[in-house]
Amino acid sequence: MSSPAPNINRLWADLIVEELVRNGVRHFFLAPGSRSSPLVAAIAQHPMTEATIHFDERGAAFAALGCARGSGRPAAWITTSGTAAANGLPAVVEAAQSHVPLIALTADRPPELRDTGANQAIDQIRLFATYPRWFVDFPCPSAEIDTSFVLTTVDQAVHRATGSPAGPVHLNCPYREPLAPSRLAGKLPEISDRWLRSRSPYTEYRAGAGEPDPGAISELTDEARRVRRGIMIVGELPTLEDARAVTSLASQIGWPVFADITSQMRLGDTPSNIVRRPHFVCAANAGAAEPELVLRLGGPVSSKEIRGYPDSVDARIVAVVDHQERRDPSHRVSTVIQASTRAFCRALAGAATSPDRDWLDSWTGADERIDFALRAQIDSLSAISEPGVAAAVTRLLPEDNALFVASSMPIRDVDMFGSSSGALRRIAANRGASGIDGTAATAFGYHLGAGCPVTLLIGDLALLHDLNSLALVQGRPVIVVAINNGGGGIFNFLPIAEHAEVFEPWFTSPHIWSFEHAASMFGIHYDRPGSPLDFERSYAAAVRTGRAALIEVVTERRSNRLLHADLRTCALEAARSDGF
Ligand SMILES: Cc1ncc(C[n+]2csc(CCOP(=O)(O)OP(=O)(O)O)c2C)c(N)n1
Ligand SMILES: [Mg+2]
Repeated sequence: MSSPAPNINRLWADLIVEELVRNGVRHFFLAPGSRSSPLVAAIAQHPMTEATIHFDERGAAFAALGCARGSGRPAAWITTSGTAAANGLPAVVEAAQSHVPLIALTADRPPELRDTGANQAIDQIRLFATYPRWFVDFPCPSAEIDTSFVLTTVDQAVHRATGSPAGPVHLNCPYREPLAPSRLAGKLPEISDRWLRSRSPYTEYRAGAGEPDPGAISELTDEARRVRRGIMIVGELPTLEDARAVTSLASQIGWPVFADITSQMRLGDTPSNIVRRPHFVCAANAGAAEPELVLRLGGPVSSKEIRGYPDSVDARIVAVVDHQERRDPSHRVSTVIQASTRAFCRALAGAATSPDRDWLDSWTGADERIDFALRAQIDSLSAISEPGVAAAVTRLLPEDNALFVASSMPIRDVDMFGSSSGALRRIAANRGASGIDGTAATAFGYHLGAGCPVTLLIGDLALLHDLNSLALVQGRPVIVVAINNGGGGIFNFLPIAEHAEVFEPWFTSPHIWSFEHAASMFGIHYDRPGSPLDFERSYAAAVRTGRAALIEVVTERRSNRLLHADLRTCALEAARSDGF
């Protein structure tokens, strides 16, 4: 904390920033503006902050979200007042729905300027509606107010953001003039001696490790011993440690495991009961004996086939969640065990099971046949394709790199066609609200938070949506693989595609733009490979050099739809070729 503060605005800003740092916040994402000057100056002069400046508040907020997602620690987003603050809503929504600790600090006009027609003044009270886990409208800094109030407010904000469920918090910070760090006469208020002498937060929160209810574990242990046909479905997991804990439980329990691509259990060699092609294995299931018990862990599942599988059978569903929210869109769950994923895995470790071997083999056998057939089919493609790129990127992604995938077809393609061998690698996506906005900024933030190079696999519309965030990527080990199919290719897979009279251009937003000039505008290396082999060379070279690159893959929406249909047929035929 820089001292002594020149005025009360700066003193409070210093206290806020120092207390955030003491609570583990390192990364601050800000966009320029005047009203936020006290906070910005405090961040600029704090020795332990890492600041990213971006001209677009929406991108800055998504970058903070990505950073918190990648690091597992809260990240802060600072904005000036007015529409600048309103630009944070999409990232706040995503943070709320995907349980990411995002600290939103919005500078504001003082109360006497609200509702008066004052410039750049809007109603910022509960601006993000019900999404934040906590909202505080700070008073204007004042020497009359105990400075410990500022500290306990920050501590509580971080506690709420990182609690269960984690999520965004919103601190609205009104300031009167002077906004700049001009020195004012007059005595500043005292600060707690205990706090000044220490490096810890003023209030330390000691939360438990999310241990599950012992009664629920002992009942589940009994049930697991009796059940012959159990399955595990694993949704999004936040860290590789969670993925490893679930993988180890899965291999011990021995049931078939259908893990979503964002579970982070799929990009690497896994035990054979973790099926490699769960989307197609579930799609091919017709006729197989029904499971008795479904154990569901983690967050959302992207594949409709995996999501829908438990709904199509008459099994008891037990869900393990680390929060209190209802996550049961089809209203089928009969028991919810609230516990952290790792605590649950520890508690259930050692539980004996008696899986029906033939049943397990029928799943894993089908999985192997699908995997083999899909690999052969994709390898034989002579033209560059969306499934081929998903397979190549997941195969070539180095061990210490992470993959960030955009919503729309990229996440589905990686889920269906991604390859799973080698070391386990990190993968993430914005699937809380599945927006296509802010994806490039989130991937950049993820790179900062995870501290590793990132490959972003993204569609053309999603990239156009967040094109100006390429400014963040410049000079960073972030490789953007842009699948340009000239519009929203996903709509070709939806029933609306059969209605030619309204389909084009209303749903696909067709365009003929290329990203070459955008890459050059932002100083990013650009390539446009024309064949699968060219793509592999281009991608491998970008990984090797470790500098920002944009690799544009041009495909065509209709033939992409047909190729997906062929690959699905190939997978289902392979699954059924042994009477499965
Ligand atoms: C912010 C936002 N706007 C609109 C949508 C609806 N939407 C989902 S996918 C999609 C098209 C995405 O196109 P592109 O990024 O090119 O990927 P492709 O479908 O071609 O794989 C749209 C508009 C959304 N999810 N989020
Ligand atoms: Mg597209």
